[in-house]
Formats: sequence, C-alpha cells, structure tokens
Amino acid sequence: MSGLSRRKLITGGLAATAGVAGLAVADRLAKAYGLVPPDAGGIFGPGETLTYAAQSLLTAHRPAREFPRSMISKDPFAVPIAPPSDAFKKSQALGFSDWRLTVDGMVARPTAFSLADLKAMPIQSQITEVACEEGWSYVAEWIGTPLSGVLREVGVLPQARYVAYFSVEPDQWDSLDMGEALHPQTYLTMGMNDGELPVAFGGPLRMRVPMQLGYKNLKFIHHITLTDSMKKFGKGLGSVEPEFGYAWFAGI
Ligand SMILES: Nc1nc2c(c(=O)[nH]1)N[C@H]1C(S)=C(S)[C@@H](COP(=O)(O)O)O[C@H]1N2
Ligand SMILES: [Mo]
Repeated sequence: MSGLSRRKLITGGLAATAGVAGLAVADRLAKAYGLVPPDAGGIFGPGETLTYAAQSLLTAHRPAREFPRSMISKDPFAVPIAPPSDAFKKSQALGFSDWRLTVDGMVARPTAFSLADLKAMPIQSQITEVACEEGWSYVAEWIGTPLSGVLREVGVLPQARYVAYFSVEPDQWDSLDMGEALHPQTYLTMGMNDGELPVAFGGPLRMRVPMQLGYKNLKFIHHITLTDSMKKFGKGLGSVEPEFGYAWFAGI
C-alpha cells in the first residue's frame, strides 16, 4: 500500500471512528500510531488528540507555501518584545560572539554551538509567511540552517520524541515532535531579507517553523533539549501557550 493511501486509510479511520464510536476510541487509535500530543488528557482532551493525529498524518511531508521575492512584505510587523535584559545587551555589544545554543538531553553528544558554528553549517533560505494567531501575517526571507542538521550533529537517541526549545526571555519555550523538528523548513534562523536577523525579529537566533502559527517561532533561542516526555516541562502541556488556552499543535 502506498504511503498516501495508507495515510488516507488511517485518517479516514480516525475520523469515522470519532463519528461512530466517540472520541475515546479515536484517542486509543491515535495512541496506537504514537500520535499523542503532549497535552492529551489536559484542557483540550481527545478532540485535540484527534486533530493532531489527523493533521500530522495529512501534512507530515507537506511544505509550507514559499513565495516569490516580489511578495516579501515591505513593512513586516514585529510583535513588540520585552525590554532586553542587561545580559542580552552585553551580548549584543559583543556582536553576540558569546551567544551559545546548548543542545542536550537525549542526545549522544551534548554540544554548545556558537553562532559561528551554526553559520558554518549548510545555510539555506526560504521566503515564507509568519502568521500570528491574532490574524495578521507578513512574508519575509528567512536565512538559517535546518534544525535537522544540528540534530544529526548531536546524535538524537532513539527514545527522544520531542524537541523542547527555550528563549532567553523568561517563560518563553515551546516544543515540536520529531516529525516537525526534522521538517526541511524548520530552521534555526540567523538572517532575514539578506541581512542579519534584527533583534526585533528574534536575532541573533530564532526558531522558524513556517508550518505552524507565529507563536511556535520563538525568538532568542539559547537552549534545545531532547526528551521522551513533555510532562517534565512547565505544566506538562508541551509549551507555555496551552497554559493560556492556545493549542500546542498550531499547524496551518
Ligand atoms: N521570545 C519570544 N518569541 C516570540 C514571541 C515573544 O513574545 N517572545 N511572540 C511570538 C508570537 S505570539 C508571534 S505571532 C511571533 C511574531 O513574530 P514577529 O515579531 O516576527 O512578527 O513571534 C513569536 N515569538
Ligand atoms: Mo502571535
């Protein structure tokens, strides 16, 4: 059976089961395929599990739309950020030469990458849209290195299921499942529109996840950790957003 018809069968099965026998059965099916969001059983319940399972099966290898250069927004809107801390300002004065991205957890080789280390990895660019859950969006060119390459470099252990990532801003963290983390458009971004990534847009290092809503695209990334369970972080909902009523899986 081809991958696509298999996916159709699974998602069709999930949806039909939900209609006929209720969400609890869909929940069990999703678990059988290992498609359980970290906040399952939490505030969203089985409906969230069903949405996530169906969405990730349907969109697993679908790229986010890329735009022609002519459609780059003339005046991209940066969501205002908290005033930078003294430590951040000091690092900025050093051209972020002391910035480190620490990658640890369930990896063979925990590593602290400088920006120079990351810039020495394969650099790619994408012209994609940032879409905020509040309804506005803009298109920009994002320049960085795919997260997948960094994960290969540190050697992800087989039991790892999620990639949790943390901003230097307090209480700003999120996570991706392995499928989304290894997606070719998931970048650690250091440049924007042919220049350095401005601080307002998350410089010096931003997680770019064009397949998901703006809030998954965290600015000022300094730590990534691989884990088998998001229950170990915060309130166990997979990111800080579900604590305020937004979905962990924010696919668009
Ligand atoms: N560190 C950090 N990252 C963040 C935010 C934030 O407040 N702090 N806001 C998020 C939200 S809600 C959105 S919609 C996007 C906005 O991206 P922009 O500033 O490039 O428009 O950044 C996301 N990343
Ligand atoms: Mo947002």
